[in-house]
Amino acid sequence: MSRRETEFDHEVVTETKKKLKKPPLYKVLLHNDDYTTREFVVQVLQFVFHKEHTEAVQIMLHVHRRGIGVAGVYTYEVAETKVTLVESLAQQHEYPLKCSMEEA
Ligand code: TYC
Repeated sequence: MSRRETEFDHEVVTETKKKLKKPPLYKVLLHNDDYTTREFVVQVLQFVFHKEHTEAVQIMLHVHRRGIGVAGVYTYEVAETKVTLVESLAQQHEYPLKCSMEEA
């Protein structure tokens, strides 16, 4: 909180300004596995994370090679909704694709 006092014809005006804290951000992570197809992961990155095809392929390849990668960074509730959506889509297509979140 910052406080500023202004003297004005013997009156003292006290303004109190509340600093709005930025909400914490969360990384949504995709995990590699041996069964989910590359094409499905690319589609998830396009449909759920709104990536262009080229970037989606790059992220998918990063996860494939390194084991884990960031699909996007969001506020808590948006990240949580995306994790749930990814795991639900994976389940519907019978893929073991894992998705998690951690504070950025
Ligand atoms: N490793 C998978 C394959 O070779 C592809 C893959 C990439 C799976 C990223 C999951 O998060 C993942 N078919």
